Amino acid sequence: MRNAHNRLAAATLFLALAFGLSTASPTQAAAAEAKVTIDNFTFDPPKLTVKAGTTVTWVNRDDIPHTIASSTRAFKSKALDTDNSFTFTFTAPGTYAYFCSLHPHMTGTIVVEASSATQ
Ligand SMILES: [Cu+2]
Repeated sequence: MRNAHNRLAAATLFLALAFGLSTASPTQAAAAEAKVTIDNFTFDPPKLTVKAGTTVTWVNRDDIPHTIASSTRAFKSKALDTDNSFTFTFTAPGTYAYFCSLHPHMTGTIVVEASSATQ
């Protein structure tokens, strides 16, 4: 009788732990991602607003090479061939202007807002 009761208690504890872990994981997976597409000598969207901690991926869909170069040298890619990509994770809030160093008239902006989760 006592054994059966202990086993039931153990099973209940196990379920409580499993439920606790499963409800905790969604908040852990808050790493955001965003994408900028390069095509026809244009960054699309030209201005992107993200939360701090977001990883931005630029993908070159144009048929000639382009780069992503921060105006303040916060980041700089190598020349991206067609379908190549470059990623950068923005941890600090601010406004990040960038351009293509091969075609400096190509410009874009990433606006990074404070992440509410870290405040
Ligand atoms: Cu370019």
